[in-house]
Amino acid sequence: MKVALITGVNGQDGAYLSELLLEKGYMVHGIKRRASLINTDRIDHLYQDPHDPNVRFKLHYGDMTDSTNLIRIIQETQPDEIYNLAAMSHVKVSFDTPEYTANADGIGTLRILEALRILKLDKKTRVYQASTSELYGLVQEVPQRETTPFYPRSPYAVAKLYAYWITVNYREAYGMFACNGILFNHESPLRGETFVTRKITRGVAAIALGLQDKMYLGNLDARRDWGHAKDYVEAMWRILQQDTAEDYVIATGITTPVRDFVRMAFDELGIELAFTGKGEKEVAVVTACRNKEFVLPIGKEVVAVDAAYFRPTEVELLIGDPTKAMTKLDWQPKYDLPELVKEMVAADVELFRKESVAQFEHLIG
Ligand code: NDP
Ligand code: GDR
Repeated sequence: MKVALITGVNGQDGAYLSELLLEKGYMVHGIKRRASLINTDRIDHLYQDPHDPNVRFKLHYGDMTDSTNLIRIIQETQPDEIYNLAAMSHVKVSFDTPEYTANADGIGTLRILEALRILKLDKKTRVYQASTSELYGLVQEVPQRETTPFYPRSPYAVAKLYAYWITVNYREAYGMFACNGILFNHESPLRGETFVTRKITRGVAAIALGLQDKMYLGNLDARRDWGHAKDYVEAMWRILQQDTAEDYVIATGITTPVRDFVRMAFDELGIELAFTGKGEKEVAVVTACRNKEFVLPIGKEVVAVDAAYFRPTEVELLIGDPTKAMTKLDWQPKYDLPELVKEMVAADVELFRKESVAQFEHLIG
């Protein structure tokens, strides 16, 4: 039985990857940091009684900023594969917590790689590093591919740049099977509530159900190459099953402005919008409601821009070229953006029918 260790196991990708590896018959160990409230919702359905001798899913307390703890867990679990997904993953928040972000996202990756050398597992254990399209930052070339120069635009991206290169360096210096997946944005109903897609689908659901008046967003012009997290964790696994360790771009090859994502999400519930105004003055108002279940007054303002969500330096355009992954990994995304939006909006409508909206929802993210 293959053994995998996943850092960030209770995050969006950790949850989908755990599911995938359990289906494939792996023993899965997950590292999760201590929180004052239980935050394992995304993986609760995978829980197995640790007293069961055949248990295949185990959680360990750990933190990317604690080397001793990482060394101990890796020694105990002796993994064949490590998926390093843990990170302070919010780009805007990284401007507020730059030092911590560098420590967890940058040096954290070094801690994993060094732990493997210290434990003499560097020839046994394969490492997947969660690299990101944020590395491309200020546009140098489109579409962005494995050879496109990096130009990071946030403390998050700079930390991830260190993680990218230290992974390449350990591969070249010590012959480790260590790979970067340069993943473009991927979303799902499990996406954190403060990333723009989920913030939008939650906002649409709450507004349509009469639980929220309007939503406030930042830069509506930014364009992203959005895929489904389920497809992207499959690529992570494939990257570690190859004969040689290499880095891969994982993307759909299609880019969409944030504004169009908003339009598509409202349209799912039959609510049509018109955008007027520019920059900080831009708003979206309702022009038609096709679905009798979700009726809002025509002319109602449902989206407004709040400059608080602008970033000091922005990544305006991401569009990936997944040719290498498609050719070498035989990887293809199964979901397209309309299916993703449909699934996310439906899940949030369902969720809000079950619980009431938090008062300060629109102030976060
Ligand atoms: P999430 O934010 O959903 O999950 C991040 C996970 O990391 C959470 O489990 C979080 O725990 C954990 N974590 C954060 N800091 C620490 C720490 N110091 N020690 C231990 N665990 C920590 O991210 P995603 O699942 O979306 O992304 C997974 C990885 O892929 C991240 O590294 C992200 O930067 C990267 N990435 C994501 C992309 C995307 O579009 N989703 C695209 C490209 C890269 P907690 O719940 O306690 O906060
Ligand atoms: P990103 O994702 O920064 O690309 O990082 P996010 O969803 O936060 O932003 C995407 C774009 O939308 C714009 N935007 C807003 N963003 C947020 N969060 N909230 C808003 O209200 C809002 N309004 C407009 C942003 O300015 C941006 O241009 C994600 C994370 O998962 C990273 O960890 C990962 O590495 C990259 O994707 C690839």
